[in-house]
Amino acid sequence: PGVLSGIWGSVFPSSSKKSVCFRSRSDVQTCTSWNAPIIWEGMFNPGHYDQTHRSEGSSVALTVFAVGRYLDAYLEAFLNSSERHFMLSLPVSYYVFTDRPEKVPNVNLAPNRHLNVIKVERHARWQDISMTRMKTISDVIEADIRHHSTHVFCFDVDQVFTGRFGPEALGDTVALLHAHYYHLPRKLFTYDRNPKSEAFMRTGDFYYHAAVFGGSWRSVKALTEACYKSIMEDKKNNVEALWHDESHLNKYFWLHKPSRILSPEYCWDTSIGYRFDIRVHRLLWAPKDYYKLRTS
Ligand code: 2GW
Ligand code: MN
Repeated sequence: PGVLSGIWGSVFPSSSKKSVCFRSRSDVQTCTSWNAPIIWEGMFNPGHYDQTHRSEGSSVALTVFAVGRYLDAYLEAFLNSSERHFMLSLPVSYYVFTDRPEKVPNVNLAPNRHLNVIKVERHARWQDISMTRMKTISDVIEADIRHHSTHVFCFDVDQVFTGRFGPEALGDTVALLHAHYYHLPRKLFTYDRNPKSEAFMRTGDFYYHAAVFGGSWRSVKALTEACYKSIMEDKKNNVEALWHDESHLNKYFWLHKPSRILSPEYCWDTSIGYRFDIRVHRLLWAPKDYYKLRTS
């Protein structure tokens, strides 16, 4: 590829068979050893991705869980911000999972955007709320999402969109670099280190954050099913991975390399402070509102 294609290296359609990586940012890693792009601000032409995905007919399902106090504390801000920044050029279907459907706030949705509210039970242990998300997501993909959306993105609810989170983030399997670990040496990654757990890892590529993952519906179904199976296997053996579903997700992405990786610009924690390589904030960790979380 010549100089010109280098500048817009990542404007190649996401569906192109060959994954092509270029160094349009020299200050950060923009490509993995298995040739998957790592998406940073300045690497891509946003309008190009809007157009290609529109012409390909891409559509996105967003799943988010708001169980117990997390509904009052976070859901409204999450959805309102998503209406301002998430995949504005594509049809979007939200899937909100909650134990109190009647309390889901009324959010004004733009045309071509729809909200589905699905009732789930409230597990007593928070680790179970978090881990059973995998099973619930795979069931809903099978029953509904696969008939309506080409892609699925799964989010924690305790975060707020503050900048474009567009179709440049779409791919077959998409993982996110954890803001607290992307610049640390591998030996500090908090993988599960217990050989009795299915999530056990000696080493890995990156430390991925479970607050955001996605891909084609087929891939997300395979991922969530596999993670859920590992979680259940652990339960049978009376072990729990260090960081619950996140440990299992990291193991899955070690065995099945993601085809596209999002920089921590796609889920930043401002408490880290200024970092030269973070040029935009697209999604921010919400402060844990302990008052609201403790009193229902
Ligand atoms: C979670 C922890 C303690 C008490 C309650 C909850 C809780 C979580 C809850 O009461 N209701 C609820 O809906 N959740 C959902 O699970 C919600 O969508 C939330 O964003 C998600 C994960 O919990 P969260 O955000 O409190 O955990 P983090 O921010 O520490 O998440 C990381 O680690 C988790 C596993 O421990 C998950 O892997 C998560 O995806 C990671 O970002
Ligand atoms: Mn969270």
